[in-house]
Amino acid sequence: MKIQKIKLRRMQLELKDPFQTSFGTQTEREFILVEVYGDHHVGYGECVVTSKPLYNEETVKTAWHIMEDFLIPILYDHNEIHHPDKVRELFKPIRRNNMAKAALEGAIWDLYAKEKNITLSRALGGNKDVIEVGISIGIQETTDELISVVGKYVNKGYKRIKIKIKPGQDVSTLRKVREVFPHIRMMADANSAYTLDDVEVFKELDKLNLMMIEQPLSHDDIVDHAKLQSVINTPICLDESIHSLDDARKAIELGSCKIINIKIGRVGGLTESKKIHDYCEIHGIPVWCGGMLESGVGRAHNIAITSLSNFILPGDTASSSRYWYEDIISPEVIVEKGLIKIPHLPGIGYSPQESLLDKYTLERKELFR
Ligand code: OSB
Ligand code: MG
Repeated sequence: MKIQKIKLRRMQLELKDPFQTSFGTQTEREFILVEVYGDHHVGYGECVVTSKPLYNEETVKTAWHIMEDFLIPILYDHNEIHHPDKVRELFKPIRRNNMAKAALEGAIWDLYAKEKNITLSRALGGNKDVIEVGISIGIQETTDELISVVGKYVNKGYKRIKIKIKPGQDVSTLRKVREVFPHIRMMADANSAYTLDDVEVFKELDKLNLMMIEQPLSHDDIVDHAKLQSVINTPICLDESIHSLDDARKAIELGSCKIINIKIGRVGGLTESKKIHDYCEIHGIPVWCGGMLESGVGRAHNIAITSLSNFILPGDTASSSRYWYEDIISPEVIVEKGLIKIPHLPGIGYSPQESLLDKYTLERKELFR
């Protein structure tokens, strides 16, 4: 592949409903769209950073800076890139900034698949035609509202329901949801809101037959998670703590988790996602694909990686219409009975619509070789 030009767009979409987690509420989704121009095709990637450094340390501004001033010059230093796996290696001297790296790498994967005339799923080694998905529900004002939202998505057929928790809105809230829905596959995501002082909270949650508890403790911890896992039966799933294959290996060796949420952006790209997937598969650790409230472009990448065999558990890739009044791709992502069909077109398999890209772009820049 020879890259001729890269276009960065700072974009913003309005969420249909505010999304509240233990670290804050989002009403708009600001992100960066990356377009990598080859000789005959354009590859698309989404940088899943947020406006504020609350989920991780990156922001829209830092990611733009890292891409423009460091990562893109590295790509332009190389005349040709023969395989997208190479990108991870090229970016290695730049520390962290995984979401910035993943956005460019993802666009190069899409370009590669399009040049080969195969789907991104196939380029990654995926072997499924359809994937199962769940949904992530933010913190609601009242438990009655939460129960009504859960009911809505259960009726739509989502394969599991994830509910965000925070101190004060945890045990009694989930207990009530469990009473109304005794048989659904249900899990909780704390986004790092607790410490080991809260072990009693987790012993109570342990009685609610949850599939897993996601990232209960600090975003940078794997030691305390191992202690917590040793006193509860519910599997712990790590999200924020895992940035690389090495992190995954250490967490598994320590017994810090029994499940891993793979987010392509958080781990720095599809190549690293695949490595974590393969390692977990060999070690009997199921994985699932997390989400960052992506537009259709990021969603398409999530769908492709989820077609790999060890993505055993339903992920957070809900339909476009769950988030947006209109998505920027055609067709939009459709979930039927909790299933998404892997698209057949080459690359990400969904087409970003130029007019919609323009409509939601706040700022753009073209960077030439
Ligand atoms: O922790 O998984 C998370 C959204 C933003 C930041 C972090 C998380 C989430 C979600 C929503 O849970 C996933 C989605 O629907 O895209
Ligand atoms: Mg999470």
